Amino acid sequence: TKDLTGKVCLITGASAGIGEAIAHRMVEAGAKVILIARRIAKLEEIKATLESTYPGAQVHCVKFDVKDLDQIGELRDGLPEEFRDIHILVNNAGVALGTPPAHENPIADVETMLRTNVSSVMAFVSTFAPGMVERNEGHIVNISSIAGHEAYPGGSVYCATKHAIDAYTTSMRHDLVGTNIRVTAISPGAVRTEFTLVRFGQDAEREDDFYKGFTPLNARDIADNVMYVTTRPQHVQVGDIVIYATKQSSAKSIAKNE
Ligand code: 8X3
Repeated sequence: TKDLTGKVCLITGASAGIGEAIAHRMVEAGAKVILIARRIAKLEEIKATLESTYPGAQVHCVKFDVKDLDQIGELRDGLPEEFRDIHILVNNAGVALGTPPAHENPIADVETMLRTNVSSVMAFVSTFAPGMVERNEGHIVNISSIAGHEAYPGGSVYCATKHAIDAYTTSMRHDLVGTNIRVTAISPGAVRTEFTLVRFGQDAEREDDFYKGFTPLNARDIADNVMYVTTRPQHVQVGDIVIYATKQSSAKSIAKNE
């Protein structure tokens, strides 16, 4: 299944969870990967693992905070020649901070979530999609959330950011319709990664409790979706995938009966 041999795939939020799982699958499929995250040590570990698991793997790591919107151009210009023509852009970095009611959201957290989940995705597209348009090839995959399809209590800002991504993705698909560039949003429900630990302020007990009584999705399940959409024949554009855990029917409806 070396369907993506030689294609360059850029993944944000690649140091753990869904981004890391996507990196594995992409390299397995023959893609060259650019891994982006703040935690460079984690990226280097992942690179070493990829290189020992898949002989010939081509992996380029960049320590970068996706919130640094005005430095994304520099990031692009600094890429080694063989990683320059991005074919698949996976906007995966995302964050939820806390579950306060809307009227109690700390403004700094509002800013962090909007910047990470929304502005940064738009800035990465503005930076890398023009090259795709020029080459008339490419695929933009936005990792959204079921929070982009429903709004739930305690999720005001996060749900707003993912609704924004949903609208942005749809508009972008309209704007690129005359090209060969495909645009996909993938909206996972309950996936167990570092995400919820971060959301709950590193409260491990609360995190553990959240995932008790049902089998959540894991990062590889979402990577599967990314591989599915990126390996369809060129005339097939998957618009949206919404994926839940089997015992989940909405963000707030999880049957804890296992
Ligand atoms: C995370 C999924 O259900 O917590 O994107 O919004 S949920």
